[in-house]
Formats: sequence, structure tokens, C-alpha cells
Amino acid sequence: ARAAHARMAAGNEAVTFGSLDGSEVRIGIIKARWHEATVDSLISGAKKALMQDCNVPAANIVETEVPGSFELPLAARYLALSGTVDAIIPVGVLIKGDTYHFEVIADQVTSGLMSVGLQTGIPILMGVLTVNDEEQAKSRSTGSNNHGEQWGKAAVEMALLRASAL
Ligand code: DLZ
Repeated sequence: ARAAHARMAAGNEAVTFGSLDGSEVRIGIIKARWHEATVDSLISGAKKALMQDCNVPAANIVETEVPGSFELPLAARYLALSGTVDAIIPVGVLIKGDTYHFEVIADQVTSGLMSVGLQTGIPILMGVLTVNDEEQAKSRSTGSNNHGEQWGKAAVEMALLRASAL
């Protein structure tokens, strides 16, 4: 139990995925440009999972970007309503600072993304890292703990779930 707790404290808790056939799935990725190196690493992880693990064709991945995480929900809504994708991965990094910015933005972005998914019926992933410092951001965006990989697989799983429900 102690080891498990230590793993969780380090942010290494994992989710498992079955085999996912994304060969006919279209995925949108929206990048927020703050903390760009971390965001780029998360997107690389997501694209690796999409293309290598789920066989999503590169041509089926639509990429766009916005200035910061606050803009992600509206951009996700535009993309969802465009009818060009089956699931969306908005990717941003919010790092806690000295002001209330983090608290205000993190909650608003999270609830905004949830609203877009519920309103449009297009699966919207929670691809925003909300972390205390650069170290946490790095450990969750690199190596075997790159959260982008989970988001890629979750996006395909949700797109397939939607297709089976339609
Ligand atoms: C202003 C701001 C700050 C202070 N921090 C971040 C951050 O850590 N991560 C992020 O994605 N965006 C940040 N932003 C920018 C806002 O999300 C937004 O782009 C601007 O306030 C303009 O609406």
C-alpha cells in the first residue's frame, strides 16, 4: 500500500486500454501555446498513441492552436461543430503561480470543455495538465508517464463509443 501511495504521489497512476481500432477515426488536436515545450511533448505522446497504437491515419488528425488554455473550450466548440472530427484532444498546461489565475482558469477551462462535449455530443478529452510546478509538468509529459498517450487512446475509445451509440 505504501508503494502504491508513493506511485500515486508521483503521479504515476495508470489506466488500462484494450485493443482500439482507430483506422477510421478522425481526431482533432488543439494546442494552447503557453508552456510550449511541455505541450508539444504531450501532443507527441498523443499522436504516438493515435498512430502507432490505434492505427489512426496521419491524414485523419486535424491540428489547430490557440494562445492559451482559456481559449481551448471555444476552439473545441468550433471544431466539434465543424463536423470534421470524431473526438477532440485540447492540450494545455496550467502551472500554479503567485496569483489566483491558476484557480480561476483551471476550473473554468475544465467545466468549459465538459460543457462543449455534452452540448455537441463530440467527445472532448480533458487534456489540460494542472500542476504545481515545472517538475510536475515534466514528469507527466515525458517518458512512460506522458499523459498525452492516455489522451490519445481515450479519444479513440470515446470516438468508437459514440459511433456505436449513433
Ligand atoms: C495569462 C496566462 C497565465 C498567467 N498562465 C497560463 C498558463 O499557465 N497556461 C495557459 O495555457 N495559459 C496561461 N495564460 C493565458 C490564458 O490562458 C489566456 O490565453 C489569456 O488570458 C488570454 O485570454
